Parts: sequence; C-alpha cells; structure tokens
Amino acid sequence: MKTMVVGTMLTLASVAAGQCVSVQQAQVSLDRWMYGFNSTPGVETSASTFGAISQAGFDDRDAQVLLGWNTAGYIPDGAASYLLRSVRITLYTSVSDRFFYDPTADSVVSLYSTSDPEYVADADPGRPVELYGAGYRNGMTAATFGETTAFAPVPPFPPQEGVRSVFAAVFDEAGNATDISRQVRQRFESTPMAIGMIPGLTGGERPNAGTAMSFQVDLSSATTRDYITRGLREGRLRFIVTSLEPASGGPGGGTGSPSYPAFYMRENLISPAFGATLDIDVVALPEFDVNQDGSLDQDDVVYLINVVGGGENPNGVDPDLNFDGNTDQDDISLLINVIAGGEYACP
Ligand SMILES: [Ca+2]
Ligand SMILES: [Ca+2]
Ligand SMILES: [Ca+2]
Ligand SMILES: [Ca+2]
Repeated sequence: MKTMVVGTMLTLASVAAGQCVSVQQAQVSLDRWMYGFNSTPGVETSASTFGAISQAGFDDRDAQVLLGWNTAGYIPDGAASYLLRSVRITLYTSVSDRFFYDPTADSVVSLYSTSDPEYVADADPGRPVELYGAGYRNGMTAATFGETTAFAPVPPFPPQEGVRSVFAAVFDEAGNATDISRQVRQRFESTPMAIGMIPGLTGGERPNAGTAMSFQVDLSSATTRDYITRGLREGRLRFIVTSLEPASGGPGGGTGSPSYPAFYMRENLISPAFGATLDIDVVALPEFDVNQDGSLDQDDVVYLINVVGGGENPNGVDPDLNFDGNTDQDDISLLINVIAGGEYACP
C-alpha cells in the first residue's frame, strides 16, 4: 500500500532568478483508456494497455492510456523556459499475477513474424510498459481533447488503423509528432521517455494489484525536455502509457488468458489512493532580456523601471519576472540581482 497524500503538496520559493517548484504526488487531472471499443470512455475505473501486433484494422499499440495534468495551478505557465530537474509519473496496477514485469527495452524486431528474416526472439519475459508524449490528429490538440472526447471521428466498426485522435508519439526538434502506434508493421524503433519500473520486483515476476509502477522521465533528451516545456507553458502536461504486450495468446493476439498490464484510473472507488500521480521539480524562468536586444544589462533595468512606472512595453515581454501576479519593485530587484550574476538556488 502506498502512503496516501490527498491533494497536492506544494513547496514554493521565490529565489534569485526563477521560481522553484517542487510538487509531490499531484493527482492526475484526466485519465483515459484510448481503446477504440471502450464503452465508457474517460470514466473507466481501470485501463489496460496491449498490442494487436500487425493485425490489419488495428494499431500495433491497440490499447493506450492517456494521462494529463493541468499544471497552471501550481507551476507558472507561460514561462520563457523551464529548468527541469526531475519528472516522475506513478501508476498503480489493477490486476494480480497477470503480466510479466519487463524493466528493459525490447527491440521492435522481436515482434516481427517469426518467419521474418529480421526477427530476433525477445530476450526476456513480457514487454516493457513505456511512457511517451501525446500526439494529436483530426484537428485535436491537448486543449480540445478532453477525458471523454471521442476516440476518433469515425465509427469503431469496421475497425481502422491510424485514426485515433491522440496517440503515443516521438517528436523531432521542431516539435512535430510521429505516431508510433503502428511501428511494428512500419518497422521502426522508438525510444520512450521512460520505462515503468517496480522497485523490489525482478524482471519476469508478476506484480500484485496495487503495486506502484514509476516512470522516471529521461531528461537527457532535448526533444523530451522541449515536449515537457511546451506542456508547462500551456499548463497541460500530457503523456501516453503503452505496452506492446499482445492482447492474449501468441504473436498478434489470439486465444489464451490475458497477460497484459492494467492500471487503476482516477474514477476507481479507491482513488485517489491508487490514481496516477506526478512528481515534478522544476525552475520556471522568465525572459530577463525585457528589451529584447539580445543582451542582459542595465538597459533592461531602465526598460523595466519604465514599464513598472506605467510606461509602454513595446516588446511585449511579461514584466512579472517573479510570477507573483504584480509588476512592481520586486521584479526590478530580481532583474538587478540577475544582472549582477545572481543564480537560482532551490531549497
Ligand atoms: Ca478517467
Ligand atoms: Ca521482453
Ligand atoms: Ca536586453
Ligand atoms: Ca512580480
């Protein structure tokens, strides 16, 4: 059993050059089983994730889980940049003795047909549960795709590939999403933001219901940092949890007992104790070059003093440098401190 923390615990501290925010166990704002035949979209008490490997009409990543946190209430949105120190998502399993814990990446070739010349057998039991960013199609965005929005703008029958409005994605340097939902048949590898880890469990073991699985986001990836930065600026962090464990039985599905993971959603009666949570340590940084001339110096102080005094702000940079909702002497003091070489130092 986890230690229950109801609500969100905040530690806020204004420091020399940014706002440090440390949030523990922020409850998920929306969670949604992204499965085309979901009869209770958005309000299911548990959501599974599995594959339909190379089955026509179904994505390889057939059932995915969308998780979202609306962060503007506890992390300043619209910051010029964010120094990401730690991002961790935690989910709780809702089934016992059903899926094999796999804490390492599996190559996509291990899901090819056994007759494929490039096929290599999976080296360890099970399939990792992976965390990716969310991509959108059909005109949807993080702002418009809510917890109960339709899976796709087309009917579920006959089943169609590549139509889900939100999907597990990887991103390029420009922030463009590539859907990885059909990566087995499209034959490409992908790197998740994190693999779900269960401390104390060995690979190949099967966890009990109520076991915490944590995804510690790999922040060494620039495209991952950019993705999270875009989400925090917008106040909407979105992730997709997905596994390529086949729905049942042998490759691609078929008969047999279920062997794929499932997790509690926030609508479960025992939520929030077993709802998804976010732990994040971040420093929100404003744009200090308020006069937008490319350098940080006394001219910026003069510019900001003028704005605080009611003068115009032709560059449009947010003058509320400490994110406290006011534009005043404190912001000028902060800017002077920064120009003098002050640095952020989070508690
Ligand atoms: Ca939900
Ligand atoms: Ca494996
Ligand atoms: Ca400047
Ligand atoms: Ca201020």
